[in-house]
Amino acid sequence: MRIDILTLFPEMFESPLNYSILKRAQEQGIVAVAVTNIRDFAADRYRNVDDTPAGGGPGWVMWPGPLLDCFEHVEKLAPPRGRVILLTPQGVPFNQAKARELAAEDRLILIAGRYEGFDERIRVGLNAEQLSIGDYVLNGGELAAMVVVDAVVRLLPGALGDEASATDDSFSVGANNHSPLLEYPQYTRPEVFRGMKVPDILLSGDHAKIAQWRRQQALERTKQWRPDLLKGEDPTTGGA
Ligand code: 6GU
Repeated sequence: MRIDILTLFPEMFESPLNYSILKRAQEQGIVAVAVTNIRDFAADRYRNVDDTPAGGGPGWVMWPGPLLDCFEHVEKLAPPRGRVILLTPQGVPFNQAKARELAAEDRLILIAGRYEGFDERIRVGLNAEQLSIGDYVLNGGELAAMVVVDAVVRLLPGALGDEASATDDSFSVGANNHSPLLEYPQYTRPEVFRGMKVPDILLSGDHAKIAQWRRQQALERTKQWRPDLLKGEDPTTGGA
């Protein structure tokens, strides 16, 4: 997979892309991530990329020109263009199902906006999808783009050392397509820590019983902490 990210703040991506799983996935050729600075496509000598909103109001809106020039440059680097996604709080909620859907693509182009937003002609001109990572407002789409990259890359074959761990995690849908549940509790050594013991069943060696216990635990925690998941509601839309 190739992921392009268009942003005014390319440096923000350096740290998240250079640790742990994202770093290893790039080193192993599972994913290539390229970050391009929209400001490099500014047309004037002050390298401006934004302006005050037409009609008045606070903040800054990104001009369509530099962004579309930047996009057209990036698009040609590795055709076909794949999925084009604007990160914006107006977008459809990003979730595990969307992450799985994007992980099946060969190429993603993620566009991180800053300030009050994008000139509407950017969205229309690109015929772009829009994604939001939740109902709160961030200062820009950069952190949201990183969230999407992280969630997608860990689903790519070979990205995690142990293939099983991606499918057992909270929110993933099991082989029988049961609804997503929170993950069961995990323990490791020592057997007793500050008076708290690892449940006997996990030390029993009875794998069928362990699997049954874990399913039960996952269900109970989901009931207690995220009942909306069992009702098929999406909490990111307030259950609407
Ligand atoms: Cl994608 N962008 C911004 N600016 N804020 C957000 C968001 C995106 N998702 C949730 N809040």
